[in-house]
Parts: sequence; structure tokens; C-alpha cells
Amino acid sequence: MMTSRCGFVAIVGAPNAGKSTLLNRLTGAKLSIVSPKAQTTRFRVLGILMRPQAQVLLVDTPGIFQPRRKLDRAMVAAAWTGAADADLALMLVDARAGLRDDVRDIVKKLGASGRRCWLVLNKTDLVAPASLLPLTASLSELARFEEAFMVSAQTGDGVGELADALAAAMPEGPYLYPEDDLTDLPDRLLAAETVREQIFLQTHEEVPYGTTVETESFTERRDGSVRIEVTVYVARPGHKAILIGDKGTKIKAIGARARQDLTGLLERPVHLFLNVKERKGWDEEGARLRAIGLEDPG
Ligand SMILES: Nc1nc2c(ncn2[C@@H]2O[C@H](COP(=O)(O)OP(=O)(O)OP(=O)(O)O)[C@@H](O)[C@H]2O)c(=O)[nH]1
Ligand SMILES: [Mg+2]
Repeated sequence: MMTSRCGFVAIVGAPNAGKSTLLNRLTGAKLSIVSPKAQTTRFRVLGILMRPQAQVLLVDTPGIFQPRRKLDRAMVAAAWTGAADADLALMLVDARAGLRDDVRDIVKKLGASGRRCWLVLNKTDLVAPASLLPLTASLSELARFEEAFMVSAQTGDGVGELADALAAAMPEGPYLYPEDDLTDLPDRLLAAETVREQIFLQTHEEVPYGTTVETESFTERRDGSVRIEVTVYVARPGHKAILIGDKGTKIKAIGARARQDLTGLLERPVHLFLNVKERKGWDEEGARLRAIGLEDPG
């Protein structure tokens, strides 16, 4: 009889390393939002990778950085908790950015935790292959990695090998989720995240960081479509005007693209309504953090 394997794998690293891109690539689904800006991911996102006789429960985490606001502290705490709860941590490093100080600090802390960890160099499509071994060597001086992989989460290069190795490294045990599940992310949260992704892609400077998104209502209609009402909270009055744009053009563009993405993700027609509200200090407010699944760090 074949025994099954199942375990949790946390993807950790500095902001913008490509953690969410890797989660999406490994699972073959768009589960976690991605943007060229740092600090895109705010809470843990589970992605389920099925291999023959193995279920790998991948946990995408927020990038680890020096937190200032309560929101930031909750994000970084969620990342470390993700690593602590996992059977294995994947330390993802942007190979082009190399051994930055923040990466060095994270690797040292991970190494000191004594947890099982593997090193994954990402964005290999952007660097000369000859730079990868020296970088691996420098990183390996800071922590004991059981394995090292080189991938491009964007092109998929090396990702299949990583998936096979992960499946083989999981502890023996029964599957914890149904075999055809991809995530445990509720549709309401997926809707809010899809809107937030467009805000990260279509606005700049402080605006995306001063914004949070919550789904107010999610109603299945008899014709098979779904009606979703979303509130976008901004921390500053100036941000509301930027987000809405001249004659509402910006918020319309954000809504149009998010609706298009959600129609694909939910596989049915979507009616999406966005409402922008000013809420000073939401990023210090426990209720707003809990609404996106974060714990209030106090
Ligand atoms: N060229 C290239 N770009 C990549 C690769 N992986 C990710 N990216 C890009 O890097 C940027 C950041 O990717 P994310 O997946 O959002 O990074 P993250 O680590 O989840 O970032 P945070 O959630 O902010 O911590 C995006 O613009 C991605 O398209 C890769 O292998 N090659
Ligand atoms: Mg991310």
C-alpha cells in the first residue's frame, strides 16, 4: 500500500521577492495577488498543490520588513507565524537584488529558529547564471539550508523540480484538504483582493499603502451571476480624490479590470460595485486588520 504525504510549506522572504508569483505558479492558479510594488501581500494565503500521493499545503506570506504602522506589524507577525507553523520554510530570494541587508537579517533569523528550511533563488531569468552559485554560497553561510533551488516563478523554469522535491519531503500523513480544493480563501476575500491588486497596479506612491478593501456583500443571483459590493477605505482625504480620479475615470478603470478578473476566477458573470470611503487611521484599527484575516498585534 502506498502511504500519502501531507505538510505545510511556508514561502517567506523580503517584499517583492516573488513569493506570491511562486505560489500561483506552483498551484497553477491565480490565488495570491501580485504587483511590482513591495508589500503587496498582507495576510497568509493557502495554495494547495497536489502531486501523486502527496498534498503540499503552500502558505504565501507577507514580505518581511521593518514594520512601523500597526498594519505593518500585523503583516510581519503573520509572516513569522506562517514560518513557525510550517513543516518546512522556503526562503525565497530575489537573485537580481542579491544579498541585501534585509535579506541577510531574515535569513539569519530563520537560521536561528532551527526550522527546516530550503533556499530558493528566484528571478533567474534576470541574472547571469554564473552569479547564482556565489549567491547561494554567501546565503548558506548565514543559515543551514537543507536544499537549494534556482527558479523563475515568472517563466516556470525550475519550478517543476521544486514541486517534486516538496512532495517527496512532506511528512507521511493523510490529506488535510479535499483533493480538488485549490485554497481555503473565501470568495468574499478573493473579491476584495482582486480589487486591491488593481489599486496596487493602477495607483502610486502612498495611495496603495493607505488603502484597504473589504467586501460588504456578496449575493448570488437567480440568473447565475453574482453581485459584489466592495468598500475601499482610504486613510487620507487626498487619496480619495486620487482613487476616484477625474470624473471617476480611475475608480472606473480599477473596477472594470477587477470585474474582468473576478468573472474568470469565479467562473460566472459579476456585477461589481465599488464605494470609496475615507477612514482616517484604519491602518491602526484592530477591526480593519481582522477584516482581512490579520491578528491585532496590540
Ligand atoms: N522577471 C521576473 N519577475 C518576477 C519573478 N517572480 C516574480 N516577479 C515579479 O516580481 C514582482 C513581485 O512579485 P510578487 O509575487 O508580488 O512578490 P512578493 O514576494 O509576493 O511580494 P510581497 O507580497 O510584496 O512581499 C512582480 O512584478 C512579479 O511579476 C521572476 O521569476 N522573474
Ligand atoms: Mg506577495
